[in-house]
Order: sequence, then C-alpha cells, then structure tokens
Amino acid sequence: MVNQVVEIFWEMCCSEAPMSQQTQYRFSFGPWNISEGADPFGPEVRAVFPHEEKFALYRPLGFEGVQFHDDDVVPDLETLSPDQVLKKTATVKTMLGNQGLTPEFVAPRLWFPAQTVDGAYTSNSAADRQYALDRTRKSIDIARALDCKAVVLWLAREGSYIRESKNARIAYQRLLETINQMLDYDKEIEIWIEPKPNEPTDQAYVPTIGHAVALAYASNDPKRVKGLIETAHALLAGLDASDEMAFALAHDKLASVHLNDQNGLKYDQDKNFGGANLRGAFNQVRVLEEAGFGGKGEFIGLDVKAMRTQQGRGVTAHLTNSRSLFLYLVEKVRSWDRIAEGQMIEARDYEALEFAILKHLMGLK
Ligand code: 3MF
Ligand code: MG
Repeated sequence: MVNQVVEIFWEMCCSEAPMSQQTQYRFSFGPWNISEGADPFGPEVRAVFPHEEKFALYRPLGFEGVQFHDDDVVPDLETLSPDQVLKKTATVKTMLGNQGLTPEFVAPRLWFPAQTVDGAYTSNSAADRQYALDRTRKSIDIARALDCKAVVLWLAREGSYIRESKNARIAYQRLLETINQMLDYDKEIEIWIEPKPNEPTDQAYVPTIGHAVALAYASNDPKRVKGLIETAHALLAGLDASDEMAFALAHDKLASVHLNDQNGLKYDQDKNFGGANLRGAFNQVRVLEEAGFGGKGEFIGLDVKAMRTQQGRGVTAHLTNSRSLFLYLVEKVRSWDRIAEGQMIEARDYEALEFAILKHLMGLK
C-alpha cells in the first residue's frame, strides 16, 4: 500500500526528473573571475592576465560560455566611435569562434564611470540618466554584434545610502522605463536582471528575484525580461538561494545563475560553490536538475573569486573546483533514493528525511 502511494507520488511530483537527468550541463564564467587579486584593502598580487590568454583557458578548464561586461569586449569603449566599437567586437567574436566559445551575455559596467556616482538609471541627474541609457544601448549593440541574445543588468549603484536623497517610487518607475526603452531599442534582445540587496549601496533597489520578476511582468514584453540568480546575493538578502531559484523557475524566468557561496551576512565573498554550505549547494543543484534547467542550452554560470594566496596555474582552481563540485552534486541528486524520500514525506517523518539527506551527502548508507 505504502509503495503504491509512493509510486503515485513519484508519478505526480517527479515525472519530469528522468528527462532532466539527461541534462548535459554547460558552464560559463566571466573574465573577471580570473583576477589579479586586488581587494578594497590591497593591490593586485598577480601579473595581469590578458583576455586572449583567458579565452584560451576556457575549453581546457571545461567551460564554453563567456560572460562579458561591455568593456571586457571593447576596452575604452567610451573613447571609440561606433564603427571602432563594432570593429573591435568583430575581432573578439572571431577570437571566441576560434576557441569554440559562446558569448552568454553582455552587461553594461555602469558602476565605474564618473557619471554614475549617484546611480545610473535612477540618478537624480537627468544628464547622468541619459548617459546610462546611451551606454546601455552601446552594450546592446555589442551583444548583437557578438550574436549574443542577452544583456545582464546588475543594478550596482541603483539605490541610495541616504534614503531621503531619492524618491524610491520614482526610481522604480525609472527602472521600468529603462527596461522598456531597452526592449524597444532591440526587438530580440533579452534582459536578465541580476538582483543583489547591497554592496556597493547599503540598500539596493531590486534586491531579490521577486522584485525582478515584478519588473518583468510590468514591462512591455514580459517574455524577454528574466532573472539571473547569484547564490551569494540571495544569501545576503537573508534568503535561501534554492528557493529563490525555484521561484524564478516556477515563473519560467530563470535565464542563468551565478553559483558561488557566502559565509554569513558580510561583504560579498564570491566563495567557491559549496565552500560554506554544502547542503545549500546540494539544494540549488536539486532544484535546477529537477526543473530541467540547462536543457534549453542555459549555462551554469559561476561567479567565484580566486583566493588572494593563489599563484600560477592555481589561479583557476576555484573555477574547476566549483564546476567539479556542481557535477558531484548532480550525481548526489541523481542517486538520491526517491522512493525512500516519498515514503518519508508520506509518513511526514521529516526528521528521518533530514538525516537521510545528511548521510547521503556524507556518502553513508
Ligand atoms: C557583483 C556581481 C557582478 C555581476 C557582473 C555581471 C562583478 O556582485 O555579481 O560581478 O555578476 O557584473 O553582471
Ligand atoms: Mg554575479
């Protein structure tokens, strides 16, 4: 009887799982993830690593997707004419093609320029807001010239340190206006919002995926507005990263992820995936795998930082280790005893369920 109930439960709840078990995961990262080690308290500790050399490492390391900031593709893009920008983009496109790499997205780096000290799309200065929109259009041009379908908005400086300095209601309306202007500027590009609750601002606008999804539905073309969820960003908001991913997946709005980890509510650490909370990492993989994420070509993106103590070839170990950990956890998800799980859920024995998960993660029977 119990077994029959379990079989029915399996059919109802998990029938998608066998299909998603076939997912061949593809991995991506951005050139900033192989860094020279500077932090707010100290300078670079490793020699500069040219982008061309980084691209050559992707495939051997097991990665095929490249995430870009606009000026990773075209350095000094502000000083170049539109023709020069397109010419430089074409050389990067060739370089990627030669290495068998796919550009996953381009993100306008709106947190560096002097015009964005008070925010970009939500700045109190109309001229600075215009600058932000123009720069974003350039990013879209670069994405299109790379044959890349998405622009990521990490809304770094949108927010305020002094609540009274901005009208938050108007700021949210401005963000929506910008999204609509972007959708209008290019009829195919997708906008992927990467929420983060703080840093560099103390309280950021669009702190969670719920905010991003609300903006998507309110926009003029909801199908083209999605989210990119970073583990550490969800944790900094005090939320469970796997639940954030599940929310986006339930709305068919998860375009990409930035898997990493975070030790407590401190600065954004970009630790290796699973490095602080292995069970939390397992649950993110479980949610992605069960939803078939990756089956339509979505990338598993990593946003992890090399430790400052690493040198030489070790400067890529954080990427390969995080990728390997993801794949080990995929095996853990696939080998998890769903029948036993169903029985424990049916019996409402969540004590047993939790202990079984912990033993499974430790490789114990
Ligand atoms: C900041 C981030 C960013 C974004 C990147 C792409 C520098 O916490 O996570 O990394 O991921 O800008 O949008
Ligand atoms: Mg990120």
